[in-house]
Amino acid sequence: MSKKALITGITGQDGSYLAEFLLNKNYSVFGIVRRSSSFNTGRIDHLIESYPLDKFDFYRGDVNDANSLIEIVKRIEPDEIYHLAAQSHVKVSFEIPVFTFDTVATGTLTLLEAVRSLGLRCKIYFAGSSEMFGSSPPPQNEDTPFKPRSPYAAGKVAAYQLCDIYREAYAIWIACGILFNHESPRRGETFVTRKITRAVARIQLGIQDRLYLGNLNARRDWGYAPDYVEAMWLMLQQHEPDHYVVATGETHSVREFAEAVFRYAGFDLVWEGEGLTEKGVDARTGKPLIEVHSSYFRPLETESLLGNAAKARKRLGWEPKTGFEELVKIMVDADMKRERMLLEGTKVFDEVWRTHI
Ligand code: NAP
Ligand code: G4F
Repeated sequence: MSKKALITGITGQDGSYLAEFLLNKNYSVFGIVRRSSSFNTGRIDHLIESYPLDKFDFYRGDVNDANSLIEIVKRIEPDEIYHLAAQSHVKVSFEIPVFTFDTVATGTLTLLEAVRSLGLRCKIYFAGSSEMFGSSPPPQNEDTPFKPRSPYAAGKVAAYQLCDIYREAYAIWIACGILFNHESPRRGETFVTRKITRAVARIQLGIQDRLYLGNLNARRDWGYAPDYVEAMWLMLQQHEPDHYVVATGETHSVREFAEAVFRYAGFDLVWEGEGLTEKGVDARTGKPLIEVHSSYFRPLETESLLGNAAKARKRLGWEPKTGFEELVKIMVDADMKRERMLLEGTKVFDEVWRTHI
């Protein structure tokens, strides 16, 4: 009998890679998909088309709807639950804080309650975040205090603490991953890496004039999403549940990410001015390629993230396989291909995604 996995947030970046990873390990994979007025299964359509329903299927539900969660968990009786669902955009969490906190914190509690009330013995993965470290200075590891700087991060800290409480109070098996930023061609278009790689492709093709960004000095430890879903799985293969930081151990500023992207795409980018008037200019033509805009700054910022994943390396045998320059290359190549084909009128979304697993 193959193992059964349930993934909340299966339509997101990580959910789609994780589903592929588990299917390759012969799991039966089930996902929870929330109702949307437009199609929201683009990242998993190729799986829906390729697998029989007993190998891959999804159910309508919402992590804030207790009844739907109980019904789905009861019907599937999963061996492993990967809880990834969240309103995961930090800037947006300042704009819709109550909704974000409800999804991230209460949604996690609702899932834990579903498992507890059903008395289900399964392993649970909770998607914690390096954003929980907030203003704690780098490098950050499992012992670094949480000092959250956004409603999203506060929600993740609350959810993380609820996982600890349910583990101790009810002996529910829950592992918490504290994952640093991880990116891919499937990353949502409004996260900074994807915003930059998509923009460079569109600028090169003449579809977009320039790119507007916020804080260029924020630093992130950026890895490649498919490497990170393997760490989630490894956490659930351990005998005892634990907390693990997952990171590359390398940090770059947003400015450096943009420089690497524009360099790889063949531009010679130079910076002029400072603060809100800073511009990234094409050295050959003098044309501005990047400008700073106040609307992309956050009311509070997590300035600097750099993870120490020594525990994951030692206990899980996990290592990131994809370095910074390779990540840039993968993302720029995918957006170039996608934008070029969109321009030519060919629909290639999932083809691009499929070739970048
Ligand atoms: P993502 O692309 O934004 O995906 C989030 C998923 O959650 C989507 O499938 C979304 O559905 C779903 N969702 C949102 N609200 C829901 C609700 N109320 N009920 C059911 N599903 C809901 O995020 P990701 O990058 O894959 O990240 C996965 C998880 O890891 C998230 O919890 C995120 O906070 C966390 N995390 C991510 C990173 C990172 O760098 N990517 C780092 C640390 C932690 P729709 O598709 O319908 O919107
Ligand atoms: O790409 P971001 O929006 O990701 P952020 O805020 O680090 O959050 C992501 O990683 C977290 C893990 O640490 C996850 F938990 C979370 O769910 C999400 O996946 O922004 C990265 C940095 C920030 O400092 C932001 O201020 O880039 C800066 N930035 C500068 N200009 C921008 C922009 N961010 C966005 N989204 N858009 C900009 O124009």
